[in-house]
Amino acid sequence: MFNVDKIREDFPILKRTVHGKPLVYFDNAATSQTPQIVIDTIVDYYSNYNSNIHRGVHTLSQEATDKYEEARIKVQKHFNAKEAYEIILTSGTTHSINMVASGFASLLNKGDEIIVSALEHHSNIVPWQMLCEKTGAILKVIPMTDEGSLDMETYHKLLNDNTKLVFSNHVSNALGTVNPIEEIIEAAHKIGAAVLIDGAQATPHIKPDVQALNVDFYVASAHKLCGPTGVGMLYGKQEWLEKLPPYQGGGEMIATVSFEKTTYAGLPHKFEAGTPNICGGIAFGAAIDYMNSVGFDAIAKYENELLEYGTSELLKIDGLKIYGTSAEKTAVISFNVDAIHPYDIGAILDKLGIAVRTGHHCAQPIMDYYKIPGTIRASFSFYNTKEEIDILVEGVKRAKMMLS
Ligand code: C6P
Repeated sequence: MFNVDKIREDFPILKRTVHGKPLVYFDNAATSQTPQIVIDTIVDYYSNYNSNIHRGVHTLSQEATDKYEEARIKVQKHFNAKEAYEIILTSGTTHSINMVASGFASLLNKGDEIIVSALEHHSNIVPWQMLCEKTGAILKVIPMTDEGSLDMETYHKLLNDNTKLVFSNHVSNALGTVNPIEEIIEAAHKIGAAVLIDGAQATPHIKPDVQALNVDFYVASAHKLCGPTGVGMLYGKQEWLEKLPPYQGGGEMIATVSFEKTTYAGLPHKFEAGTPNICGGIAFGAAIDYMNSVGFDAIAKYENELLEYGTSELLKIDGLKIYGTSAEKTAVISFNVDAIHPYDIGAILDKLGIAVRTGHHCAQPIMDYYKIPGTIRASFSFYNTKEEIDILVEGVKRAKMMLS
């Protein structure tokens, strides 16, 4: 039995009020809330062993280094990477994607083709456009369908001998669609293209196995899975990480430096120039432990109940339209009511203590496809409840009445 009341006790923020009303936090796809155990890890770091890592002989530095490297191993085990040095700790998904895009600038030639999906977050569009400008490579797009899925027939037709890279998110942030990444990866590999999967929205709900997926790169942010902001990961197969040049130059990423020549450190340090987010990395490890203690099977089952309940209750509201109706979805409901601007509904919901995101969700091409300025996005987590969904439904009804 999934004990949501007990789980809610782990999250101090869920006890607060907003505008005098109990907080209903449905903006989990933007960032998740932080359990006490992760907060305690952060406090412990700054209270007891705050220090720079990989540098000092002193005790604090060694303690911090050990904890940071333990966190890398937690990330490795969680994603089932073969080696800990295949995990690069970054500042988040955006940083990880830019690292790969920048590395490929030296590997691509004019006329090479890159494929992205139509369901991408801007983080997985703009770096590839910049890469195309630099190299003369051509960007191709897997189109989307009305229910917010990828048109896989067209994807297979887009693949050809010039295709060098394919990028897709695992789960769409704007619609919640779970993409068929196994099929995407297998088909790309058949023609020798590398694949990067953006797992920013999948990792709060699904435990990916990068070896079983046989994916070349997988990226995610800690703050979407109960960790802090400003830290994330890039998994890269060893062969690819060795092929790519370093992203930034600086301390930590070198083996030797002289004015004549610098040689680079081995993996993962080659990609980790400068002092990293040490506390964030350690807290990322604590967040992964926490999520696993709840259990991803239990999370998926419970969140799916919330999705089904939320979908059926919201659809009872006259004039409410849901965008993203694919059979495979995480607990994200993107919707509009009549022609009311999503921002206006979002502002009224806020007054009722309900946090949702409104707008294009950094996925403008999806909004262009539907010819809408944006949506209201309610994204659920395992610490939300059906009672909170009832409050949302009543709030939307009230907003509709006030704005019609
Ligand atoms: N999406 C949302 O509200 P960063 O900001 O680097 O941690 O993650 C960027 C990112 C990349 N890919 C996907 C699929 C994402 O959803 C996000 C972040 C948030 O949808 C904030 S814009």
